[in-house]
Amino acid sequence: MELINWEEELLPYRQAVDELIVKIENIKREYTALKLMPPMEEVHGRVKTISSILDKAGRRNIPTDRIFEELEDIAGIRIICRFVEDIERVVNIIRQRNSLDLEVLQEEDYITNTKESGYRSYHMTIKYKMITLNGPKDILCEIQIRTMAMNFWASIEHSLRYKYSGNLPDELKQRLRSCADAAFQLDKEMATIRDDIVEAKMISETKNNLVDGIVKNLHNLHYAAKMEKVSSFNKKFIEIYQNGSIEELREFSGRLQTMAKLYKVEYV
Ligand code: 0O2
Repeated sequence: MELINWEEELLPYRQAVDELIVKIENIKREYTALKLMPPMEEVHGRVKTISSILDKAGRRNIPTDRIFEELEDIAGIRIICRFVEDIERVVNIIRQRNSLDLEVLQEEDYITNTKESGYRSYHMTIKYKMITLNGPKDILCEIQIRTMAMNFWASIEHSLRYKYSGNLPDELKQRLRSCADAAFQLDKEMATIRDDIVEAKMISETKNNLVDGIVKNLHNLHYAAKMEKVSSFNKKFIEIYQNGSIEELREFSGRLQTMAKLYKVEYV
């Protein structure tokens, strides 16, 4: 049996994970640029540890020389969403890339078909082409898409599984099932207030953008246009920021922008 050069074999997996994370982050950025709420909240990735690879290969009776062809989750990406309905959006975004920069090989819906343990998540196995110095290499990667509540449950359960080497006592299994039910209820409850949450996030982002623009225009009017009375505008800004509504802030920002335009120092 040939000795596996793990460092060399795993390098393209690490590169694939890094590239996929950047791609998901960029999709998120596109949503933000379009002033839309991205369906994904966070993205993480990891390459399985060597011992975890060997454990899983052992469990599945995969011969050592077939590990890289048969284990589909050596590279893993996890996308965390706020709401259950966002999961489908993310799944569709990934499906749309099928045959473009990746190939979707398999999908497993553990949300509709909750696992015995209580585990809920949507899995997609993809094939991703890495271009390495030795030429192209197809990398299998498992993408797990889940809500924050599902993720919280899964990470706790995963560490307990590890502690008990996979043999959880029945009583603990039962308690984890109840926790999974509670996480499911939490997701359901959050879905009912989704619109309010989305609106709150949009308001806070709008406010941040308005403040950025106002501060830059004040700065330009003061330093570039050497306009007098900028300090009185600044005072007005602080007053509106602290006591006024978002509409007042928007209106003030518009007036300042017009003035900055007049002096040809507007912030764009
Ligand atoms: P790790 O350390 O996260 O990589 P199976 O044959 O059905 O038992 P299989 O073939 O590995 O499992 O496929 P499956 O079910 O799609 O699981 C793949 C990954 O999903 C697992 O990888 C876990 O990350 C996650 N997962 C699946 N079931 C559970 C569960 O009950 N609890 C938790 N916490 N995670 C789960 P690994 O290699 O098992 O673990």
